[in-house]
Amino acid sequence: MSAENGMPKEDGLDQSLSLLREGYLYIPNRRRSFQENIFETRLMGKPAICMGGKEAAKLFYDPAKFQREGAAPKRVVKTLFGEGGVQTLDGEAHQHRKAAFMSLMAPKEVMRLTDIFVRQWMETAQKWTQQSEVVLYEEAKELLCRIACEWGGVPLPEDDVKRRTSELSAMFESSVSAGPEYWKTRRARRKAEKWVGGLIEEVRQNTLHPPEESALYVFSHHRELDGQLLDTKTAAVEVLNILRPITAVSIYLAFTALALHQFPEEKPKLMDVDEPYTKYFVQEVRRFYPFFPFTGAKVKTDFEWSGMDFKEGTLALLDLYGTNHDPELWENPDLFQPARFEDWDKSPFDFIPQGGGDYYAGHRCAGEWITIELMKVSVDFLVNRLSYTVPDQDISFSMTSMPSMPKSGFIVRDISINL
Ligand code: HEM
Ligand code: MYR
Repeated sequence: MSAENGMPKEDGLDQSLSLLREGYLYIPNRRRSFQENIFETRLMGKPAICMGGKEAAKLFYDPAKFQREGAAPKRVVKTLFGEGGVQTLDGEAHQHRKAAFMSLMAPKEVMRLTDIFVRQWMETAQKWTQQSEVVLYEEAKELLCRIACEWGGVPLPEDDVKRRTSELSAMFESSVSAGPEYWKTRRARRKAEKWVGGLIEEVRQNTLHPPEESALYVFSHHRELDGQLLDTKTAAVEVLNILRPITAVSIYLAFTALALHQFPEEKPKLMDVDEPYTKYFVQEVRRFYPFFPFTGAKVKTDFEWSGMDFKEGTLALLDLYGTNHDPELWENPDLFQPARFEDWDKSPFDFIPQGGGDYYAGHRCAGEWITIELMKVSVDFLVNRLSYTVPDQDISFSMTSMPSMPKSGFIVRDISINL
């Protein structure tokens, strides 16, 4: 360890392998051993700054100091985000595009989504009662793909449900992959962009009429700051930035079911979904389990902060998982305690499973509110509306797969609907 620029520096030529080996704990482990929330290392052959904790999160979300353009690895852009998507924009261009995303999240629209979800949950659960067992994660992906398309104004013929679910899932399941898996994911994105691009063309030619408040309508008609329509591919990338992450909420549904299984004493406290405790439970699931390890940006221009030098162009990773488990911010961070959210002050910088800062001015996840609502509906189903048993299975989850999830996908049996 050395400290030329005021921050501890990890020795060695490159730490990419340690990052893969230690996964979600790579940054927290070093923050603990260096006794510093910010340190320097080398990743993918270049210097990189890792940062975590509340003050570091505040700094990371200062748009005068960090930018997104050129920050995410090309592989992640070509699989998970999509080229030209909102995640890679800065400044006014970002704010303008982000406003279109946030317009989809008005309370009325959130309600339209949860209504669709309740109806589709019911239909799906009815099918489950005919099966001896189901893998909850696999089923949840399909269910969420259906509701994402219905809410987004995207027609989804029954025959296409399986392949669209698998294209959308590949993008988040295998965004950190290599070899044949990586190429398969690239293919999945290409197919999905072609599919959605075709629909956007139809909307523009007035042969398809999605509801005006839907993602397909909004991005088909969205104009850039210069007054031009988005090109078809970019519009498709943005519609997929709605369909894909809604499908990814399946990972949180698997973790929700796991939490109910690991902490059965929680169930009696969740009998009334409208009570604040249900939200605390959902927040605790999002805090506790590993999903998105870190997010990345690039130092925009040289600056000094708290005696440390940040050099223009350096990659910076913000430790999302570690901040949610920071012992300075959370009492007994490794215990599952939903009640901790009773007196949480709602800071935008300490509880950041889906990023921090401001939704409109910054890159905080556009879908955080709907994620929470979809999880609340699912808690109600899993606790109150369904009965099921949980057979022996491997419910462990890896601290290195990104994203992570219970290994078995969470198998349930003997499902019945409570009358
Ligand atoms: C951004 C996590 C669900 C849409 C992000 C970011 C994270 C995240 C970590 C980046 C924050 C940053 O870089 O500062 C998650 C997780 C989800 C989820 C764990 C659970 C499944 C959703 C949903 C939607 C959504 C349901 C939309 C329907 C977006 C968009 C961005 C984003 C559009 C880019 C925002 C921007 O760059 O300004 N999400 N998200 N996400 N998320 Fe989510
Ligand atoms: C989404 O689809 O946008 C939400 C779910 C994505 C899960 C992927 C988690 C691992 C990604 C790590 C990439 C780090 C980027 C710097």
